Amino acid sequence: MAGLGTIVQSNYSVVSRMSGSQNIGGQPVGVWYFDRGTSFQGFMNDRQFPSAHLEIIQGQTSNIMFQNMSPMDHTIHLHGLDVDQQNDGVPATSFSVPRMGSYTYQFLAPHAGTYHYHCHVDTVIHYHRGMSGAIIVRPPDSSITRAWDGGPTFDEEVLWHLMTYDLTWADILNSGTGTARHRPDVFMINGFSSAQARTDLYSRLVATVGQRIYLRILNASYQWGRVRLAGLPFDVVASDGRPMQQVVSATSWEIGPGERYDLLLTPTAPISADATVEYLDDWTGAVLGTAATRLEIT
Ligand SMILES: [Cu+2]
Repeated sequence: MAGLGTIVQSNYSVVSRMSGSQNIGGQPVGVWYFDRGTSFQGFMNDRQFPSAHLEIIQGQTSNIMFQNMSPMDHTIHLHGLDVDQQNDGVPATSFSVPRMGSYTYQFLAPHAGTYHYHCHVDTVIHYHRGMSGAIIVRPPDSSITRAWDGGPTFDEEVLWHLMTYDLTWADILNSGTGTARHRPDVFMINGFSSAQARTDLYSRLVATVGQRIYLRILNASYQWGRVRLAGLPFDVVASDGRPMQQVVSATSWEIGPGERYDLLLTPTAPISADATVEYLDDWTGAVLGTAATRLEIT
């Protein structure tokens, strides 16, 4: 299941750190991130960019015990989870967690689906530096092979956390004139450019003919992303944590910043090809860059 389904629980310890480093676009970049407390790692416990993902359970009270082990204020904003204002992590309407401070965010996990969390302090720069992660809400029975109660079942499940990076922003501490425009030069899936993403266990789509692959996509970049699974048709089954009113069959799908879509792919023949995300210019729609991983069906 490519790293998913092993940590389904309602209580998490989450720690923010500003001491990470990751190779981004061929150079070491200082990254800020959230991990799950003891691992000192971000996404899938083997990279510090993006942040760790969380898997909680529909209908249960979730507690995210946040410790800010860093020298700046941060929050955890629970994007799309419909929490009360006190627990929404937006400084202007609630509060920031000061350096070396802590707070337990508490909320009722809503409908099963794919959600998002991120720091909401000086968001434009904290988010870009890596303080963003995915949240998967599992159905009430904690199933890791069914999307939601009464929803589609699947054999393989993959999470794509889409990101782009502007290397001129790498050392910026506060937004301002230096962040007026975001001109990405690195295009990633799960924190990796194509060369690494093509071999990444957590990014590749691997199955046998007839199996169903459930692909959860969070667009945490500042551009639209256009997804193609080597031209194969897929079903778009959920949007922003809710089932689609009508399932759409498509061969490409565009996802805006902050949006989540869940795709269901049922390959009918063997194939070995690239699955791609093209990142698009806001104004012209031109392709600014592409991140690729592999679709391997045997
Ligand atoms: Cu922050």
